[in-house]
Amino acid sequence: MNLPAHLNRRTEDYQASDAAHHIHAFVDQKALNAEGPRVMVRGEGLYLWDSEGKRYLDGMSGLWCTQLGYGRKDLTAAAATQMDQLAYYNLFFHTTHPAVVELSELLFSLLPAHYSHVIYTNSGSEANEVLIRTVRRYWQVVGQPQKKIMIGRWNGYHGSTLAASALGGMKFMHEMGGLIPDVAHIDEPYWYAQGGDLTPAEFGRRCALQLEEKILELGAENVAGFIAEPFQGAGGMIFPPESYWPEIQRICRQYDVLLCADEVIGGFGRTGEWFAHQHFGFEPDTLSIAKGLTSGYVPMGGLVLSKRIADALVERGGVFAHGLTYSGHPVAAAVALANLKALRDEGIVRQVKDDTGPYLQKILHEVFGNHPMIGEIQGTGLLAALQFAEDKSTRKRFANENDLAWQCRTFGFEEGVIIRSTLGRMIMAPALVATRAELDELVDKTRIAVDRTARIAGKL
Ligand code: PXG
Repeated sequence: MNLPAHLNRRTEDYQASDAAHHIHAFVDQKALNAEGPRVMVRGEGLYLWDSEGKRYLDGMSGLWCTQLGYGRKDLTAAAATQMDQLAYYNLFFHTTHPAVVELSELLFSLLPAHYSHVIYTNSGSEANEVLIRTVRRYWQVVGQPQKKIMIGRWNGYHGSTLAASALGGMKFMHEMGGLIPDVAHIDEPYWYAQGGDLTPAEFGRRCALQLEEKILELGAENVAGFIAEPFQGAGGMIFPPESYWPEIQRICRQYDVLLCADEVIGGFGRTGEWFAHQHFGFEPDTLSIAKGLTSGYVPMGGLVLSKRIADALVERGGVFAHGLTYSGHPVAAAVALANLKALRDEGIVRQVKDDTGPYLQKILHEVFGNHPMIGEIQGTGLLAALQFAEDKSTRKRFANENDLAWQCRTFGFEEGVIIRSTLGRMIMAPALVATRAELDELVDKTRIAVDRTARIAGKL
């Protein structure tokens, strides 16, 4: 492969330097150093190449973010042009700039009409940090400063910074570095694992009613907002039962608790709608966005606010004591603008909704509907999870489901496909530009990985 000289070192060289300098995400560093990380050197469309020249079909859009796939020249051109024109300026000092203004015009043309304002960040974690302060500020401004508590969900994921991980419900993250005050959690709506004898509809309602109970326990006058992913991403690509979101929305409205949707994974076409809350049919007050906003080409996130919140902050709020050096960064904004234009003008989101999304769901059901290893297939658009089950009739999960899923993911890498494992679920979320042929390849290779896993589990 023809690579620039600085990418032409031996794999072992990169691994040795990597081991010397990096603390990687969510991994035992010592074990990783012994194994040596894979070195990715190139991407084009849905494909990645490692330093050994092996090609992978990326079934995870990087980390759920490369909506347009790799190697888009319009995005690189947008970045280069903007760097030449105005590489950096900011939204401090009573200043704005064209790239960020144009991005926001386009963003709000894609959003439902009741959203009006955005605070840009560099990441999803930051968006959720900003969320806490903004929501609390909103309640101060409207004369209810005691409304401070945020309610999240166990096994939710909202980022890795201190407050974002506190909003999330990953206990092992809370144990590393602590929680913050005024955050509470309710259970996740994971029917397959936790639904017992209840129907999905009953279970969905029961999970939603936990929010009401928690609000009453804490006092509605103290609760600022409820944050949740429309579907859980990092927690296992878990869809709530259909009864869940309408009930959550009713409760939030009844007790005047802001409904905060974390759209970091669900946003920008993943479900076939522009935003996942539209797929699930509810109306949040805030949206946390990142990832697909720029197709991951440069870091950018944001917190989108409804008119109700923005009007209060603008008309009655006075000084908003918050600002990030890179908020609305011109290069990120230019890339995001080019990215959103492509998603809209090339009909990519529509194609996910009308063609490739239904196609992926159809072939998954054809291939895995009767598979001895798979108890449930969840998904919509270009998003799916396969639930491993030891006994499909009773929804009994494997005691070692985590190991099996990890094994399946490793088989996937061997077969040249990247899928993600979480406990007993295999997840896929390919780039939104995936063709039917690429989806066929994704499912074929996943089938091989699942079959190999099923043999280990004694199911084939
Ligand atoms: N909210 C949600 C819903 C996310 O999925 C974040 C916030 C944080 O975004 P940043 O940009 O700060 O990472 C995320 C991130 C996984 C995985 O393995 C998921 C994420 C990140 C890394 C891995 O599923 N989501």
